[in-house]
Amino acid sequence: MTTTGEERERGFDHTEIEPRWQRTWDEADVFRIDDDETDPEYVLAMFPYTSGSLHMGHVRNYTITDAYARFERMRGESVLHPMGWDSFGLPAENAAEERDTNPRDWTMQCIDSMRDQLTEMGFGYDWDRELATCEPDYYQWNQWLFKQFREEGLVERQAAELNWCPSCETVLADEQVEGEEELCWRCDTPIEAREMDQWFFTITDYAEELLEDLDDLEGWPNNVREMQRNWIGKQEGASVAFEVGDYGEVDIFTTRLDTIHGATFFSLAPGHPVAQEIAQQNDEVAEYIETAEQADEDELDVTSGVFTGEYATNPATGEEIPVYVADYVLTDVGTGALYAVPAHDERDHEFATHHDIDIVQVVEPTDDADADPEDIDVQEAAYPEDGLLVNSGEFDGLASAEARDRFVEEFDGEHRTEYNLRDWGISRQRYWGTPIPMIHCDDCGYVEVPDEDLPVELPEFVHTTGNPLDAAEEWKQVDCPDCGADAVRETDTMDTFVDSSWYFLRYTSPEMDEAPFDAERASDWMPVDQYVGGIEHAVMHLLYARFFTKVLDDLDMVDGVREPFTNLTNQGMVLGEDGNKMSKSLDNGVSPQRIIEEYGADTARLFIMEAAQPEKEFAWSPEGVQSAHSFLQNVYTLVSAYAEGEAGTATDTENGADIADYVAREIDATAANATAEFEDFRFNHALQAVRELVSLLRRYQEATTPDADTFERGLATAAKLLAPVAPHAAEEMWAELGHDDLIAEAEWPAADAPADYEMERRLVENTREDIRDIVETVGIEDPQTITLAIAPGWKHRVLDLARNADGNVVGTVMQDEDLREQGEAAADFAKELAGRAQSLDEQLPPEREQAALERAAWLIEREFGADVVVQGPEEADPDLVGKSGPGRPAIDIEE
Ligand code: ANZ
Ligand code: ZN
Repeated sequence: MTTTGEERERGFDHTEIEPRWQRTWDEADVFRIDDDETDPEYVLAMFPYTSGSLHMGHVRNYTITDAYARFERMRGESVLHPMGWDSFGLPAENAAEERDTNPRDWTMQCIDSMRDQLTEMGFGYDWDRELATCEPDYYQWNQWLFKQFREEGLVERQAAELNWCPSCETVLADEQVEGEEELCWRCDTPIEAREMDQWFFTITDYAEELLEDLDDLEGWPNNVREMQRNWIGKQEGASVAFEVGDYGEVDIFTTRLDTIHGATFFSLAPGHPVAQEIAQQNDEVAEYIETAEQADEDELDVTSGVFTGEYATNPATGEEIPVYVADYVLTDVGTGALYAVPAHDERDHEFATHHDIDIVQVVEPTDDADADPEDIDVQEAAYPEDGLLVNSGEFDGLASAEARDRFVEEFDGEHRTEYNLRDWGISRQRYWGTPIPMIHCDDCGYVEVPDEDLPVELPEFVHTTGNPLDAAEEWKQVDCPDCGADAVRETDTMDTFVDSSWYFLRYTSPEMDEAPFDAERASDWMPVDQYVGGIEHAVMHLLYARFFTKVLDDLDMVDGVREPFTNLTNQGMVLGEDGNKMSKSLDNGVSPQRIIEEYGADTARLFIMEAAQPEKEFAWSPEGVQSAHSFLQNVYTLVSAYAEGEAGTATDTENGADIADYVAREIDATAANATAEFEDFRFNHALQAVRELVSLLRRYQEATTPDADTFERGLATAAKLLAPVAPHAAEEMWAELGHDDLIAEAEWPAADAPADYEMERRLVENTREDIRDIVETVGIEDPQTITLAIAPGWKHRVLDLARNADGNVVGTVMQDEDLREQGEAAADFAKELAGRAQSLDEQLPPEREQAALERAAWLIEREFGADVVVQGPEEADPDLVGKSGPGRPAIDIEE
């Protein structure tokens, strides 16, 4: 559906106003922030990979940060809201191959077109701070930082078995391998294992701190913190030495030292040095190790293993147990060796059953455990829970946890902590990334590229099946910086997660050419106050960025900032109309471009923000889009009619002052409420409040000639509250109201809710509800007069006493002399209150109650088409007053 001609005449034309305001903001430098600001509010969206076009996920992500940034700016904060480009990566190379161009030109085109799209959405960035990671003035600092890390001892060269994607021809980090089938995250090809020498950042040096500091990240979602905890995977256990044949002592790692008496075999990883030694004497073992090394990790068979002919001595029992080499023992986990307890470990159980090895139970459930000891048959299945020790000699009856502690000393072990976290392999055999600034010389080994030769710029791109840097002969051949002999450049480039691990620091000083960033400014401006992005970055990007920040602080570059992001929000997915994830194959995607053209950026932004709170997913809905669109047109129409002096068709009414009072209080309450919701990132609630305010203003105009100041303040407040989300339409309204400054720079409405507003609102709502009930139950067709009688002061006094009576309501009330004067009525009312199951809410005092109902009387009159009379306890009919209570006026309806 498009706007009809008629609508356009009354409303505004988004194709005209949106570009116009975008130009105006730009010319007025609204979003620029000076370098000398102190500690601005730092609002950041995860920068986009330069694919060439924005999808709805981007639009949602950037609408959230833009709305929040605009909100904070209007509240008088200086705000840093930058944007840049995550512009290195494999797809650019693939695109260049397909299109007969090169990654640089392709990427630059993508950036230009994405920048245009962001501008068309009305997102306000400080474009002076724009950065692109593929530019040498950015990536030279990746190289410089690599060298700094290396000096700190955080760079290692390790031979490692790596995940190789045969289709992308690249090494993937473990995190880039998806699912049980172990597919490449980019192209879904099954990965293969390959052994290669790689550069690593030793992030494991920071494992404990990365884990511990998660506890303090209270502004992060719990699920993200939990995912990081699991990824770091701390295991507290012990190591104990077993004597293995003639090969000396072999350390094992276990988390279940309590089960040591139940060890019936011993297993070595194929890569364990002792396994390799045994292989030299034992052909069968040698053969097994060779096939194990070639086997695909995804085909891991728990039963695969070979008996070595050797025996290990269990230090707890003195028993000799057979030694196997088994594939399920991983070389780089723990010590690469373990004692196996088939009775209490599932993998060990499977292995033992297959190889016909004894299974001995050494733990049974405690009395209060779910399982009954009688029901446990460890020959059938492992019992992996903690419990009480059995078959463990003098230690029988000991609890597992106690045993674990005691056995460390008993069997000469050591407490040992292991982490699942592995060092971060950053080498990629690709062209479109940061060249690793190393040179290999036959005599000197690896030598760093000297600082004065940085950046190592990428050579011209060449089309080849392998790594284009390998083919760049001229670029590759250099003199060794140490000895001058012929040497070769490192042809691996860095994982692009290096780029995104510190870009948020570069925004503070993007022009800096003596260092990656201005240390003083970064120290002042960091950490990022609000970081918003997709949950797919919950582990890698966020963990690496945290790691970098800690290292940079240790390098004295970010004075005491050890965590980069104070608050984190992961926006939910935008689903297609059919409720499925938007995808090409389902053809259920909605292009932001089309929505902007048809309805305008404001409509898209408003719809997205109204649809759900940021963390929740929601489905695209044409009705929702339509509703957002007509709402904006309607508010604008209301504003422009007012501006042209056409406000309302109604005539004056005598209670005009009461109505104006009511509306004024609602305006203040709306501003207060919406402000609190904006602060909490509950934009949908804030926008609901604005819709209610607008609808109230419309009813106001229909009921009477509105008080000009109040009405205009209402319109201005609505426009301001909309400005963060629908900024162009809001500017247009602001201009219509006669302002010549920008609403983007205007002051946010004062956010003080009127005193006791909540109590008043509840009183009015309950009263209207009660009237509706009566009209319905009695079947009143045409009510003429509705009389509301306020409860007398003494009933309020009873309520107050009852609220503080601690149980004995009637007694407390009857001790009060004034109330005793009311005789039985007071006792009865006290009994009534005492009998109420729900807690007794505080209510407004009688005069305030009366004033509130008088202010709201016009709404009741409009709803029921009747006159409304509000009476104090003295003027009203005593019978009617008798039925009243605090917060519940008595109601009489005349037909
Ligand atoms: C004896 C034992 C008995 C274990 C028992 C478990 C249960 P989880 O359990 O995931 O926290 N392990 C040690 N080194 C290993 C390696 N290199 N490759 C594979 N597995 C290894 O991991 C800790 C357990 O994993 C350790 O505790 C060890 O088996 C095994 F009833 O030791 B346990
Ligand atoms: Zn050399």
